[in-house]
This record gives sequence, structure tokens and C-alpha cells, in this order.
Amino acid sequence: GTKDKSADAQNPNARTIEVLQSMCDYYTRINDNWRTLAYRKAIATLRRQSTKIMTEEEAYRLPNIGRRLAAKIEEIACTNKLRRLEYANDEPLDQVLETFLKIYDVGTSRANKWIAQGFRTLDDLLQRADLTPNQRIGIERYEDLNTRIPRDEVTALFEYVKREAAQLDPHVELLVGGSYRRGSDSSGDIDIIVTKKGTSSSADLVPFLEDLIAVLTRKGFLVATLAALHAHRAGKDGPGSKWHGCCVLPREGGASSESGGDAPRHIWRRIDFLLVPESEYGAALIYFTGNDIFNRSMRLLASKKGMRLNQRGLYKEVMRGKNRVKVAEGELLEGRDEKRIFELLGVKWREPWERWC
Ligand code: DCP
Ligand code: MG
Ligand code: MN
Repeated sequence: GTKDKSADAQNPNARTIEVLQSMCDYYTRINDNWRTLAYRKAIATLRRQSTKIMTEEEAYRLPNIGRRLAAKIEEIACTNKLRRLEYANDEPLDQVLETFLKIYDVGTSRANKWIAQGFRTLDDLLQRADLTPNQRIGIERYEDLNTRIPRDEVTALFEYVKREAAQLDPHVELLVGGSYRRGSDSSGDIDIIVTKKGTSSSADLVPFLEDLIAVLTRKGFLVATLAALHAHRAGKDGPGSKWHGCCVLPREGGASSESGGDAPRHIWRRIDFLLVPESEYGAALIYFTGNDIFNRSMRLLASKKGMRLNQRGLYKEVMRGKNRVKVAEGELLEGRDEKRIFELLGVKWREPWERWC
């Protein structure tokens, strides 16, 4: 507190204490509790001295000061500063940025703002930053959400979803897209595409997904919502309907924890549901199978051939008037059939596991 500081000013070891205190603050920021404690003890010892401690030997004879701290005290007493401190203040910023960027939904600008505000650890963020609910989940479940999902577990999680879905509506069809469909042996998340024969708008599937989310939440399978379903956005003009969140495989017998108690905690997994009407299924399959580089090259190819490809369909290029203002929506060439879209683009069919770029 302030009392200590004014007392330090009169202390013959004032400058040494000040420098050690900045080191101590640094170790506190990076959560190095062991060094934080060592520095605090050394500072307390120095505060009690009535003469200036100048050499390593003198410092080492005092209680609670080890060899290495004693050497640092000598360095500060002789040079008025500590070389170690010079880089302690800014060297790990790249690593901090890397850590922050791996939080779900955090980009470079958000991460850099936090760094500018002085935050250095996930713990700093939890305790002092202004977090959105999603960012909080991303930090609290940081390890889980940065662990890839083995293929077998994706299969098991999907089987669970499929069983519940079939009980709600046996005519709804589900498929795992993304890296799983490309044959990857592990995935960052589970991308479930939901469709049904006879649908022409994703709005047609919203009531089903609402029910499915409710059931899966009640059973303890879904444990967090990151992007909720917006019924009003589904349909012909909106970006289509989706739900993003987290899931875990419930233990046998239900969601509540069992007796025995020591079973390993299940890892939270990212799961996405994407509603796709039958009329757009082929285009959506291409988009949600990826990978993103493959998608980009398919779109580029389409535009070179006077067409346009997006997750809803392949279109004849839109008419554009002056200043490239769109004057008409392009004519839909194909949306339903994945293979037909390849044909119309004039490219050889590629199996999902051949689409790594
Ligand atoms: N996609 C895209 N462009 C983006 C994001 C996604 O084209 N910027 C498409 C291609 C992806 C698919 O959506 O394959 C699913 O997105 P994911 O982020 O889930 O990526 P993957 O499933 O391919 O990989 P991961 O295993 O990391 O989930
Ligand atoms: Mg994925
Ligand atoms: Mn995804």
C-alpha cells in the first residue's frame, strides 16, 4: 500500500526494492506464482535492513534470499537497473497475442486492444477485461476448445444427434460436412448439415431445429450456445439459418453425474448446425465441405466462366448496370445437385476427400 511506498523512499535499499517490485509485478502478470512469492519475501527482507545491501554475499546471508536473487540485488545496487527487466516488459507480447487469438471468436484487433490495456494472461482477461458471454466461454473452456476432436468421437457425437433427430422427424436428413467429410482423422468442430426432401427455404426447417436444440440441451448433450438460431433470418433472402454451440457426450444413464464421481470430465466440443433446403443442398454441400481454399478456387472458376457460385447455388452472372450496380438477380442454374454443379462448371468431379485445396 501507500504506507509501504513512503517507508521505502527512506529505506537505503529503496531503488533495489523498486526494481524487484517491477519484476514481481511481471511474474504476477504471467501467473508465475512461485517467483512472485520468492520476490515478495526478498522485498520484505530488504525493507527491514537499515544499511544498503551492495554485494551478492551480503544479500545471500539475509533470510529468504537465494543465490540468484542475491546476484540480482548486487546488479541493481551497482547499475541501478536489472538487465532481465528490460525484456521482461515486452518480450512475451507475441506469445500473448498468439494465446489471445486462440480464444473462440477473438480476432487480431480485439486481442491487440486487450494487450494495450495491459492484459497478459487468460486470468487477467477473466478477472479484469470486459468480456462478451462467448469470449468468457472461450476462455473458461480454452483448453477444450483448442483440442482437436478425434474422428471416432465425431462419429459418436453425430450418432447421438441422429438418434434424437430421427425421433423428432424421421424424414429429416443429417450429414457431417467440413473436415470430417473430407476424411480428416480429426476435426476442429462438428459441422452438421440438416436438410429434408421437399423444402425450398431454410425457414421450413427452423421449427425442427428449435425442437432438436431443446431436446439435446435437456439431455445434457448441448452445454453452451455461441450463436443462437434466428428464425427471422432464415429463408430465401437471409444468410440461411444456423446454430453454433458446444456439446459433450453424456455419460450412460443421462446428464447428471454418476456415483463413483471420478470419471474424467468430458471435453467440450464445438458443434455447428446448418439448415439447408433441398433446393440448395448441392451448393451447400460444396460450401460446407470445403476446404476454404478449394471453395475459393471454385468461386473464381465460376466467375471466369460468367457464373457465380455461393452456398445457395450456381447462377448465371448477374446483369450489372452503370457502376456495376446489380440490376437483376442472376438466373439459378443449379442448387440441388452437387455433381451437376461440377458438370456445369466444366470441372472433373472431386470426391470430398480430394478437396484439400
Ligand atoms: N468455409 C469457407 N470459408 C470460411 C469458413 C468456412 O469456405 N471462411 C467452409 C469451408 C469449410 C467449412 O465451411 O470446410 C466448415 O468450416 P470449418 O471452419 O468448420 O472448417 P473445417 O471443417 O474445414 O475444418 P475444422 O476441422 O478446423 O473444423
Ligand atoms: Mg469444421
Ligand atoms: Mn464449423
